Amino acid sequence: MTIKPLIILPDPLLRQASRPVETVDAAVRKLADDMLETMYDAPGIGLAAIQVGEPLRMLTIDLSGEDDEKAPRVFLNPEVVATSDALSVYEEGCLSIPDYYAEVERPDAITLRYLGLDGEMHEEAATGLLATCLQHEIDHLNGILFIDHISKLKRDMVVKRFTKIARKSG
Ligand code: GNR
Ligand code: NI
Repeated sequence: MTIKPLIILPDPLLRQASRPVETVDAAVRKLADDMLETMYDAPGIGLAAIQVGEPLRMLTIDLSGEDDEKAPRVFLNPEVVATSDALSVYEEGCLSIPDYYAEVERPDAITLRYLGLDGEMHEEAATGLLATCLQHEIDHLNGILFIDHISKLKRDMVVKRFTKIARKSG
């Protein structure tokens, strides 16, 4: 397994829509392993493939606590097929926008359809933090960032700050 470098705002890759995974082959399984290792190392609770520079519709999640056993999950070509009317607000962060946090409102519950590493289609209901994290990751697959859900004033400020940092570090 390999820890891959994270793509950071304002890298235009983060605005690119990712393409579907066609077959669950060795390359896809290797990328899933590398994404999990990168996510644990960061540490983060979720990661989309584009965040390590691979424009594939693929994401990893592990919501287990520090003292729990690891619970790695891999979702290929995930699609939200239903959302609740009820909304919930979470303070979100993103490994591609380090050290910036803001409250985002999203549907509290979703129904998800996805391809598993087992090569089978699955359908799953998710609520709470899992639903929030899945929606955050699926946004990444479409080139959307959590700062797109906050005010333009705040978003412009964050992008400006990260653009300045990127210029300095060349
Ligand atoms: O590690 C992460 N934490 C987090 C917290 C609240 C809502 C979403 C997330 S996902 C984020 C990792 C990340 O950037 N995934 O794309
Ligand atoms: Ni993110």
